Amino acid sequence: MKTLNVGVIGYGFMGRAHSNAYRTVGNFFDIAHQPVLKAACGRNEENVKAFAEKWGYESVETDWRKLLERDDIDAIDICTQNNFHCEIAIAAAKAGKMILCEKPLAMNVAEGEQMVAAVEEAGVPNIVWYNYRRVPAVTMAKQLIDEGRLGKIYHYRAQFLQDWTIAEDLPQGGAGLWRLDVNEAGSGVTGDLLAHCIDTAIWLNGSIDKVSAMTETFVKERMHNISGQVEKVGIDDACAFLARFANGSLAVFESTRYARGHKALYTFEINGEHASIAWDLHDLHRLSYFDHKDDSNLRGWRSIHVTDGEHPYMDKWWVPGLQIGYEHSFVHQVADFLQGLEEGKPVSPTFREALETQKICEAVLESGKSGAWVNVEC
Ligand code: SOE
Repeated sequence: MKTLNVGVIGYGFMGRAHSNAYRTVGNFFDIAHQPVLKAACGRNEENVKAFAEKWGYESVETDWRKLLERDDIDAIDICTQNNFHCEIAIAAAKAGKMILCEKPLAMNVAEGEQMVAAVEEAGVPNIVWYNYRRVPAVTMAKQLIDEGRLGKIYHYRAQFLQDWTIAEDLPQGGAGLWRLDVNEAGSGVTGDLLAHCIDTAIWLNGSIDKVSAMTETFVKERMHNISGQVEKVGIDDACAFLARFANGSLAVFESTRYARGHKALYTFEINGEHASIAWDLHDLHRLSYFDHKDDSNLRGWRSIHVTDGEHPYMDKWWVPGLQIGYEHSFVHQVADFLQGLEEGKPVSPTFREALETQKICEAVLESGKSGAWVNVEC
């Protein structure tokens, strides 16, 4: 066995999702490289110790710079608020560490470009956690498109809807609520949720040339948990945009945290010349597929239960018909990253690939401000 000694920075929701993936991968995927949970790092000693104990990390650090100095750490996993990604990633690359970075890559394109330069100069393996690509039904959508089953693609439609920030007295900033603070998150739904939709979209359907967006901040001021003051809200609470793909297809994207009744409803639908595909995170193991080549009397949307051994990743899990869930997308990402180490190949989405998503997010935010169409410079 070849070990990959991991040091994770941050112990919130993503710290847990990634730790679970590191712990699980070896039980299901037969790969020579296997992760070892070497160190957990966080600013609050008591909390990080409790986290390390729960998830089985061998040691703790309260200063990420100390973690980077350690010779027994091969890979750094950045699960912090977005405003720390750039500084940590650049320092980690300089220290020769591999990097697995939570999404979005950075606060903005300028930071993202520095991060890409740092990892490429250091030659360290790098990946960004856009996990939804590795839900088997989504990976299967990619296979069907690459096989040419849809033919020419005309339309791409995606939504990511939530409702958890409607209350006006919900504060911004700090643990759990940093996603509402523009100084910690960089943006609102665009970087947090649409970034997922964009990553999937450009993976499935190629690059986006231009966008036209509208954004809104419904609650203009919120109490800030750290300053204790009521402060202006700088994030986009909702964003909808039109896009043109380089292949000529038209797209509509929408995201909001004000869609009462929806908790994490990520959906997409793709309409091609011969077939269409649709997927829904709330029913994540199913892929809806319509094929115009079917006999006309039998034509209709099929709901494929993506749990068969021949479906992506599914031969590693249970028996056909038994489904897996959200957390498995992270396990698959770790498995692919480890396989990439075996083969000495980069694994998508690399920092450079995630920079394309960042550029689209930035163009969307710019268009939301100006009201004009904005070209995406890739
Ligand atoms: C926000 O609520 C959030 O947790 C995102 O940060 C994740 O990336 C998304 O997958 C689910 O929603």
